[in-house]
Amino acid sequence: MRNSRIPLWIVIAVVLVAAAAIAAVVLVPMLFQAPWEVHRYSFEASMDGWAAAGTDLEYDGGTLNWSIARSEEDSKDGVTSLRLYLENWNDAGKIWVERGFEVEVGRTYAVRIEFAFASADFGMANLWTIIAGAMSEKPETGDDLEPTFQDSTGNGMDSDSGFIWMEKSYDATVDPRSDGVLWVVIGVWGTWETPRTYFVDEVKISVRPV
Ligand SMILES: [Ca+2]
Repeated sequence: MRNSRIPLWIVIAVVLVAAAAIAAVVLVPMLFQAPWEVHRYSFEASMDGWAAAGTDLEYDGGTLNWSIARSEEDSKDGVTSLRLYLENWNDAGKIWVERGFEVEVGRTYAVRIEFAFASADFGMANLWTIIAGAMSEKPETGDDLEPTFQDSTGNGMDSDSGFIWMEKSYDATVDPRSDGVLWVVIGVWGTWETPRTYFVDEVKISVRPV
């Protein structure tokens, strides 16, 4: 009777080749891929190094009323969040928090910006625009912020349902300048003439060289 069993050496050879292929496809890229450096902020005790900033706030010879400060009015993690408030009568105001992250000069960085965002904006009309991104220089003007304009502030409801927390996530790629600092911004662009309040909490910033 003919022996149809596969010789052991062939089995071993196939297993070794498969293992080598898996190592090449899975492990080798991992060796060359730097891990994410993760930073988390919940604003429970302080601003955690984030600073409030604004631009395009001129109105009627003065400055629009606005603020970004820690608040216990609403929160996603713990009891404190950042409360963003802007009376956007000029239909152009932009307010945000910014924070610098030190990186190595001469490398390109992937930055992932994740945070919880609470908005009471419902429906599809008259929404504002979320600001979120990373850049090589601290932004000063609306033009500087242009790459960070994201989706709208709508909370997905058809009618007034109060503040609803949403999970937001955005990616950016940054070539740091010679000072080795990349800047992350989170905020809102007033794209409708009215006062609005939003909350930001549970911020997670992940950075790695690509
Ligand atoms: Ca918090």
